[in-house]
Amino acid sequence: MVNAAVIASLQQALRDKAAELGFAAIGFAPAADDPVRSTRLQQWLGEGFHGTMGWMKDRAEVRQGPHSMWPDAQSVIALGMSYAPDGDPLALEGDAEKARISVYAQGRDYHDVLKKAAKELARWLVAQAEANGTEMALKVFVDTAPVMEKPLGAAAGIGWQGKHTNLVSRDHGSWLFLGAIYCTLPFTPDAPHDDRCGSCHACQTACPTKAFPEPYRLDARRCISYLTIEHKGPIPLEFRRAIGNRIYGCDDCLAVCPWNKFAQTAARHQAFTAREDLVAPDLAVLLALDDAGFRAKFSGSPIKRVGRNRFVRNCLIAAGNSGNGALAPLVKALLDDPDAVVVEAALWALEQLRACP
Ligand code: B12
Ligand code: SF4
Ligand code: SF4
Repeated sequence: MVNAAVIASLQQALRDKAAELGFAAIGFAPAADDPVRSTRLQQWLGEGFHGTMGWMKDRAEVRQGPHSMWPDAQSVIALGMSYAPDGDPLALEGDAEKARISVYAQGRDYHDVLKKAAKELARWLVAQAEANGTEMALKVFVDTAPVMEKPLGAAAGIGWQGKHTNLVSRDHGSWLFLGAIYCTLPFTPDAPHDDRCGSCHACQTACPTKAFPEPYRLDARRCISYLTIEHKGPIPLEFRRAIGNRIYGCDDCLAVCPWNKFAQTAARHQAFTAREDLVAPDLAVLLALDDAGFRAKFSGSPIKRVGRNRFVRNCLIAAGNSGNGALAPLVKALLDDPDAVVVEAALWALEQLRACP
């Protein structure tokens, strides 16, 4: 039996508990599918914007909305955790010795941190509901499940999808990680958030690879985040120069958003405080990493997911772009690497360095 007064008090208590667990934002949305959202996902996939992320297409019918995945779901609890950076994420642009790691990957792996906190919140909710004689079921998702976390976050009022397609919050700018809980309790939905981009197009202009065919639509195949993290094999030549010294992800469209000025580092979850060695790492140190060194350095970091070979491939692209001849011996040493993609990137980097005055 569902008692409206119990649900209302649980909903308020949930907001408090989420804050206690380190979530900077929480909102509630109906679990019904949204045909506009589904159509846009289908269009995006139909145009091939997902590139080689076949897993985006594989479960598209389920991804399109909560009811498509789980017809019993009644509400979505949208969650956001802040990872607001201390400094300017673009500060190392063009630095010949340093590599740029995107802000999201400078701290602990958000998959682990968010999932742990969301599961704790879910367990707490189930216990509270049981104590009130209310039956319920729920499912917890962070990132990897076929769930459209950004539109759901917008529907739940925690922000809006900016022209860079990420969720922007009035309080936390572009710096929120997202998660979602689907549940069978009929919580009262929050109002969806209005779009506050207005006439701004800073993110569109900032993109080094022109990855936005139009506002609110991203061609992932051109995005440096995709190219350095998701893409296996050699990085297409046309993007190598534009990648600059970005070796893992990209922050440019996020970092130029004017709403970031309201983001407070005090709201950041402590797990996302940047590791000192990842704020401005030396390319020379990273180029020399072998498999064991890579694993040791990136244990607990999201970077471990790409593995040493893809990571070194990225470092070689940055070395080739650096104009820094001092890196040449390290690049040369990788010409004998057992991984063919590393060797190809080393050859390219050496050619670029030789062409330097
Ligand atoms: C696939 C994926 C990627 C891909 C594709 C990104 C993309 N924009 O789709 C790649 C590898 C490129 C990527 C990169 C990044 N990602 Co990512 N990624 C995802 C993932 C797994 C799925 C996203 C998805 O569903 N895409 C499909 C497209 C169709 O969905 P969409 O972008 O929401 O599309 C909507 C708009 O196009 C909109 N739309 C279309 N036309 C129009 C017109 C108008 C007028 C309007 C209003 C809207 C509109 O409608 C579509 C449906 O609603 C999510 C996690 C998840 N499960 O949701 C994380 C996620 C989106 N990524 C995240 C992050 C942090 C990043 C990076 C910042 C990492 C980095 N620093 O390198 C970059 C940002 C690049 C960017 N500008 O988007 C966060 C974003 C948090 C937030 N605040 O939004 C997420 C939510 C992960 C998480 N759990 O926190 N990512
Ligand atoms: S993350 Fe970088 S490459 Fe990707 S869309 Fe944003 S600015 Fe462009
Ligand atoms: S930079 Fe401007 S257009 Fe882009 S998301 Fe932020 S407010 Fe919107």
